[in-house]
Amino acid sequence: MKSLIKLSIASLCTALVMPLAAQAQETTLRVVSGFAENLSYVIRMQQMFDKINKEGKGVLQMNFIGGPKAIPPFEVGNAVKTGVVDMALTTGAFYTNLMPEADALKMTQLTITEQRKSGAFDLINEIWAKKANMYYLGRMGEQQPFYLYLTKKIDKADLTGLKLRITPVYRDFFQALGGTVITTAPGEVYTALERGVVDGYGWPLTGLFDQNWQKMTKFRVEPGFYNAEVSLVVNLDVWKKLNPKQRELLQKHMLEFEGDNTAYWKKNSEDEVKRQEQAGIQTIKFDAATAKQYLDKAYESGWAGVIKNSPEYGPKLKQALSK
Ligand code: 173
Repeated sequence: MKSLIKLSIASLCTALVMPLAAQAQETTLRVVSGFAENLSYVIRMQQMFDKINKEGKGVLQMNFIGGPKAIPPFEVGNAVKTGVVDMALTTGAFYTNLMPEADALKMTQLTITEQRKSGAFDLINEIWAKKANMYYLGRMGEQQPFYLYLTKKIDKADLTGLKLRITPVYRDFFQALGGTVITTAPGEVYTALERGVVDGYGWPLTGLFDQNWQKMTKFRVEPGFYNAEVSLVVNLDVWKKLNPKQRELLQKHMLEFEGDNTAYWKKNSEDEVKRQEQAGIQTIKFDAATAKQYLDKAYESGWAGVIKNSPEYGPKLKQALSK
C-alpha cells in the first residue's frame, strides 16, 4: 500500500513538473550577419557559436543562417526588431533607419569592458529596447579605426571633387571635408570602384582582401578615425523568453570573447597593415597638426550628426561614451 501511494505521488510529481521540463527544452536561435561570411567579424562569431553549441546541448543552440545573401545588410536591423530572425551580428550604421542613435557606438572612447562597468552599456540597452526592440548583447569588433581609402592621391585633408562610397558611419565627416558621398552596402563597393563610380571608400583595416578591394585600392589615409563597431543584437521578446541558464550561457561566452578583443584586434590590425603594404597600398600620412584637425573634425561632425538626429539621447550617449 505504502509503495503504491509513493508511486502515485511520484507520477503526480512528474505530471506537475512536466510543463517546467517542457520550458527547459533546448532553444535554437536563428542568426544572420550584416557582413559576408568570410569576414573576420563573422568568423569570430562562429568560433563563439561553436563553443556555445558544444556546451549548450539540451539548453541553447546557435544556428547561423548566413550573411548578406540571406538578408541585405541595411535590412538586418529590422529583421531583428520584428523577429524575422532572433539575433544578428551587425553594425549600428546598418540600422540607423530604425534608430539614429545606433551610429553613435562608432565614437566610443571606452572599450566594451569599460562600457559595461561605467553604465554606458545599460544606457545603450535602455535606448535599444525602446527604439528597436533589441537587447544589445555585446561587441565583437572594436579597437580598430576606420580609414579613408582612395584611388587618387590627396595632399591635404580636403575631399572636394571626390566621390566616396559611404555608410552612415562616414557621412558627416566626409561631407564636412567637402566630399560627395554615395551610400552602398559593402557588397557593392568592388563594382563601384571598378566602374569608377567612386574614387574611394570608408572601411576599417580588416576585410579588404576578403572582398578583393586591394585590387582597386591605391591609398590609405592615416590616421584612422573612430572605432569600428560590430555587435550582436537580439530580438527583445526572444531575449526575455530565454531562461536564466540560456542567458547565462550566451553572456558567459560573449564576455569571454570581449575579454579577448584587445589582443585579437591589435594583432589583426598589425597583420592587415602589413598585408596592405605588401599589396602595394600606399599610405598618405598627414602631418601632426593636420592629423589633429582631421580627427577633431571626425568627432565634431560625427557627434553633431547623432545629436541632430537624436536630440533626446545623442547628448547622453556622447557623455557616456567619451572619456
Ligand atoms: O560598411 C561599412 O563601411 C561600415 O559601416 C562598417 C561598420 C563596421 C565595420 C565595418 C564596416
